[in-house]
Amino acid sequence: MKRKTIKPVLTILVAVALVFTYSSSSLPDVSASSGNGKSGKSAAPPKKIPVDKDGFDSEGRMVAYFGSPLIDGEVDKKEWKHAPKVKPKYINTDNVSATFQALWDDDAIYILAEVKDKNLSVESGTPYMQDSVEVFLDENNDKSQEYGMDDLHIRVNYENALSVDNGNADDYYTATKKTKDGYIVEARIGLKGKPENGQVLGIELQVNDAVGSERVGTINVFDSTGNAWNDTSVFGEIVLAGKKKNDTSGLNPYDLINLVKKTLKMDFSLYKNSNVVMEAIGDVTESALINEKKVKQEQIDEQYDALQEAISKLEMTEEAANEKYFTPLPDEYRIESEQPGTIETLHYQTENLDGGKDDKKFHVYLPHGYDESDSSKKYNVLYLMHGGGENEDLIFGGPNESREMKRIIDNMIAKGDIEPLIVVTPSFYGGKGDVALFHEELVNDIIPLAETEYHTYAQSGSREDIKASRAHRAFGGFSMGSVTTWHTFAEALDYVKYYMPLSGDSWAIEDSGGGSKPKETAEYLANVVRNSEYTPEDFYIFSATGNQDIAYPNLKPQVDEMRKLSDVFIYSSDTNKGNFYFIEADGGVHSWYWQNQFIYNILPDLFVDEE
Ligand code: FER
Repeated sequence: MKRKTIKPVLTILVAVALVFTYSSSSLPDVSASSGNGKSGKSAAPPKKIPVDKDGFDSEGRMVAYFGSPLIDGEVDKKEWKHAPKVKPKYINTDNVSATFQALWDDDAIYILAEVKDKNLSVESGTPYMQDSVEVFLDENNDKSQEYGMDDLHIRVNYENALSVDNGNADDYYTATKKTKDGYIVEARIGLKGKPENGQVLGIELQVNDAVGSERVGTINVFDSTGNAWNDTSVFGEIVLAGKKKNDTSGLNPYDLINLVKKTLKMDFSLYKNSNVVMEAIGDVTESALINEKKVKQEQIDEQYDALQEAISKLEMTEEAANEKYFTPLPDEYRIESEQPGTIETLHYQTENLDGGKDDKKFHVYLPHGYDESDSSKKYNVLYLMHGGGENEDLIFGGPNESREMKRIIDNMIAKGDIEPLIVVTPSFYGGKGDVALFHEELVNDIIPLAETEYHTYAQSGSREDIKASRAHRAFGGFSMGSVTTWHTFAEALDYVKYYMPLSGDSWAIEDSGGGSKPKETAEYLANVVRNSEYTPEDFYIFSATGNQDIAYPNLKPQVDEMRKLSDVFIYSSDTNKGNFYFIEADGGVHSWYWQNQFIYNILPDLFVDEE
């Protein structure tokens, strides 16, 4: 990529002599034993909160005082000396120890982790199996089990590679440094709300100890269950204190740095006019911003806005527009809709491999306004499969639950993004218990039951009627549910027109064959179509994964090979031009947080031909 030398906005601005001290907060000195924190006339004197030898207050919470440390991988003594150091309660590893500290300002909470570990490794492709530090935050401290909008879970390895399990990567800035006996992590976490003295947030902090490519242990500050990744109610708490009347936050160059970094990672060959963005960046660099102390926040913010504006003016080339890009799920889709659908449960029996039958169930999402007595209104049906180790309850819970996937679909329908549809969540466990055979149960038992119970396009549960209504049926799933989706494509093309395989490859040739035998796998899938009565207009495959997902190395090569077989798989983001696309989300990992967003991206393309 060529970089023009253009007079940068920021250097011009900083040339103006400005006197700016990095952090203007004055902190209570918690290391001193004298003083009671009284500061004369102030109505709410900053409190010094006593902590025990492990750094916790009388209620077992961490304590954070007001201050804005520089996030540069150096322990800035001036700021951090005021932050009580906590010793984690749960240490499930040998020869590794860690301490954590926290500070806060008007926009962010800051974490410092000092890890002693002489044996460091980032060998594993799975981020949590690398030597790394994790931060979990429940900003509104509602201890909701499921992660909500205010909750985040991030991880940074000792080489400063960030992975985001829940939350928005743009809000985090981290720096790490190897020390003689371990490493340190400094993290700035931009908050959604405006924090204040006395506020209590839910928090958990974790160290992953890796040896080679395995995680051999963990250290946790509060959580003994290991479930923090899945349940915010196991977090501990942190209390914010120490902001005095005239305290102000230090400089925040981090949002601009993140935006510049993200912009520089963009593929400029995709745009006709990328020069507008390069001009807006000028020669702003991370180290210049971090070390610059004489710039005003407004100037940084101005440049941030100018860069955003330039990015919004980018125009894609025709070729680039043909790719499908990831759109993060807007927060407004995560909240409870005013037009909620309902969840019902149906029970059935299905053949097992012992010649008997198993009792099973699936859940059914019915959209708001679904009227049992109105058989004139018919609905498309999406069958949505869970991943390995999960079950039919995972996606929707059950009747009266409102998990994130349900709220997303409710909101998409209410906002008119998609037509109302029915969503069925079965399980591949039980019955024949084989993802390669699940299509039999689907066609023999599940579709006939679901689609005669509700108003769908299937006239009856017969094979002929299921086939006749295939254009009103989609099948998707995550991980092993994605493997199931590819099998369904290969075996049940007669009955399903739309496929949504998420973060899992086709095991048609062999387990993980999309990764080990991508060419053969793609050929196999193409031959399914070539040997059928169907043409490329008769089906769609919308696939997605994150580039940090464990399935990425399996799915990506398969997709690349499929793209070459353009007599069958016609790649395009435009459903009028092609029948196949693949979304690759930067930073995405193997979790439902990401799959829900993929589903948000793909749902508007399901049933496109039928509207
Ligand atoms: C993949 C498909 C499925 C994959 C993993 C899975 C690593 C499932 C794993 C599990 O459920 O344990 O491509 O890649």
